[in-house]
Amino acid sequence: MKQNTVHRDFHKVERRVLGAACLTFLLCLPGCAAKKEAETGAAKTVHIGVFIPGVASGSPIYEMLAQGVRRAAEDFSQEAGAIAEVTIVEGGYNQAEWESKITAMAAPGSYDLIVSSNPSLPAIAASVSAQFPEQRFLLLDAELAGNPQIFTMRYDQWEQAYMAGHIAALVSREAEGSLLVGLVAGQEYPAMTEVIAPGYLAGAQAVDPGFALEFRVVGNWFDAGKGAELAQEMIRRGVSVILPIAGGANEGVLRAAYEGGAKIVWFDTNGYNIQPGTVVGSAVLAQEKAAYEQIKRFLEGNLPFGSAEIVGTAQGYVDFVEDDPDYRAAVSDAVREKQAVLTARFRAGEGPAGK
Ligand code: RBF
Repeated sequence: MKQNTVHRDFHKVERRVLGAACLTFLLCLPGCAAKKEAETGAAKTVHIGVFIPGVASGSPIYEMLAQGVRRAAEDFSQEAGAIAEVTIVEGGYNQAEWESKITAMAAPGSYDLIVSSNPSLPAIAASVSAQFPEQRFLLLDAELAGNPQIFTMRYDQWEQAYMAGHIAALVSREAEGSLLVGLVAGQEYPAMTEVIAPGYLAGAQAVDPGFALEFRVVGNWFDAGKGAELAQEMIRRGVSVILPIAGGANEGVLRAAYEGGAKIVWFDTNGYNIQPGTVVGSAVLAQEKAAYEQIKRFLEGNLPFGSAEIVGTAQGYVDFVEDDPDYRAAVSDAVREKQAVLTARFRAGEGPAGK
C-alpha cells in the first residue's frame, strides 16, 4: 500500500511546494490568508483543502481521494509553474462535528476549493455554501445538482455491487454453500440500502434466483471486533462469502472469514493481496483517478460547478479486477470465465444479460 501521509491535526498543512517557490513558501505559513499574498508574487498559489469524512487509514476510498488530489497538485505545480497547496483535514468519526469542521475550513476564505467524498457531504456543503457564497466544493461519491458552488461526481455503485454479488454467488455455489451471500456495512445510508445492497443481491440472483442477502450493520466505521462478531454469526448461519463495506471494521470481517474458512469480496480497491486465497473478488472504484482528473479540471478553470456527473464501468470508473495472480490462484477457471462474461458486458456498457 502507498505511504499514508494523511495528517491528523486539524488545519495542519501538507506542503506541495515545487520549483522556484521558496518565496511563496515563506509567505504561506499555516493559517495565514496565503492566497492574496501569493498572488502578489510570481507564482499563483491555489489552496485546496481535503476534508476526510472519517479517518483515511483503513478506508481506501479516502486514501485514494487524498492521493489523487496530491498527485494533481504536484503535476499542476510542475506544468504550470504555479503552486497548488494541499491541506488534508481528517474529520474523525463523530459525524455530528463534520459540519462545524467544514465551516471552520470555509470561514477564513483560505481554500480555493474544499474537496471531500461521501454521500452525506452534499447536504453539509449546501449548508456551508449558503453561509460562504465564495466557497467552492468538489464532492466525489456524492450527488447534488443545481448548487453553483458545488460539483459532484457519483459512481454507479449498483454496477460495482452487482459484480461483487455475482462473484460471491459463483464462489458460494461452487463451494456448495448455502444460498446466502453476506454484506457487512458500517452504517445504513441511502446509497447502501437503495443501491449497493440491492445491486449486490441482484448480482447474486443472476447466478441463482434463490440467493438471499444476509445484511448486518456495524454501527460505525472502525469497530473491527464488532465486524468480526457479525461475520462469525453469518458464517455460523451458512454464509460462505461476505462483502465488507465498513472502513476500519473490514479488518475484523476479513479475520473472521479467514479463521472460519469463508471468503471475502473486497470493495473499492484491489484487495486480493490483503489475504490471498480468502479474497475472491475485488469490485473497484477509480477514485484516485477521478480525484486527479477533477482537480486538474478545477485548476484549469473547467470544473462545471452546479452539475452532477455519474460515471460507471463503461466510463472506466467502476470495474472488477481480473488480471491479478491472487485472483487466478483463489478462484477456479470455470468461475472466472463466468465472471469475465459479466465484467465484459458492463465494460461495454451493455449491463447484465437480460436487462
Ligand atoms: N466508507 C468507508 O470506507 N469508510 C468510512 O469511514 C465511511 N464513512 C461513511 C460515512 C457516511 C455518513 C456515509 C454515508 C458513508 C460512509 N462510507 C465510508 C461509505 C462510502 O461512502 C462508500 O459507500 C463505500 O466506501 C463504498 O464505496
